[in-house]
Amino acid sequence: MITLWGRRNSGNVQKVLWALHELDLPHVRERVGGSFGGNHDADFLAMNPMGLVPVIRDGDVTMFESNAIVRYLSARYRPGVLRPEDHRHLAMAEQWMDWQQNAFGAPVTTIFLNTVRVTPDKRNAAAVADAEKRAFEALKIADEHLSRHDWFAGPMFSFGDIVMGVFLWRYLGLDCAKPDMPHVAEWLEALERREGFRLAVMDVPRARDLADWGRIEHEFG
Ligand SMILES: N[C@@H](CCC(=O)N[C@@H](CS)C(=O)NCC(=O)O)C(=O)O
Repeated sequence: MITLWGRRNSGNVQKVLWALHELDLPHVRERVGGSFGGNHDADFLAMNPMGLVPVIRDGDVTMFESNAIVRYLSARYRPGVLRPEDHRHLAMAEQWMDWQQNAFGAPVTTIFLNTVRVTPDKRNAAAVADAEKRAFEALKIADEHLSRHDWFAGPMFSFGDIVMGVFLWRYLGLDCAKPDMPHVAEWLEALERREGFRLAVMDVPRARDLADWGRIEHEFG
């Protein structure tokens, strides 16, 4: 049985929960991180010296880094379901997977941490303005790709859609200017038809401020 350490309102944990659902993998989850704490205990740090969630244990494998976890699960279980078997589609899925972390996830996290996770007096306005610009430009690139393809890997749903879907959902809940992105919107409608997306992502409300975030964490754990 796979064990996942993390809290449900973490986007990076949501990626793993969604992948586990798509791969139909039974698992148990330990609530760790945020107000649940535990992520700086010695036994947790032995699994992830960064003190961050998610972490998984699958038999003799213990690992951290959400995108790597999703890749690992997709390669080990039901290959072809989330990890394309055609090399061209695999290449696209892998490319957008890394792009999610760097080009899109990073600015979304900066906006989120500065606007939702701190009180207004602690916000770094310059960092937020820069991140808003970067996220805006990144989504124009994603929209262009999705104008030519149904999914990030091309013709099939893949792990690339999971990691992008989680962060797009988070971005949509943030109060900032967003580009016109009709193809991203169409792709999101397709995601919304997937049970894994609804259970792992949509069912956990998006926090708009610090008080909201704490409440959601406690209600949805
Ligand atoms: N690059 C890492 C980032 C992990 C990360 O930043 N996790 C956050 C939650 S999204 C965390 O553990 N924050 C501390 C906490 O929850 O206490 C990944 O993708 O897994």
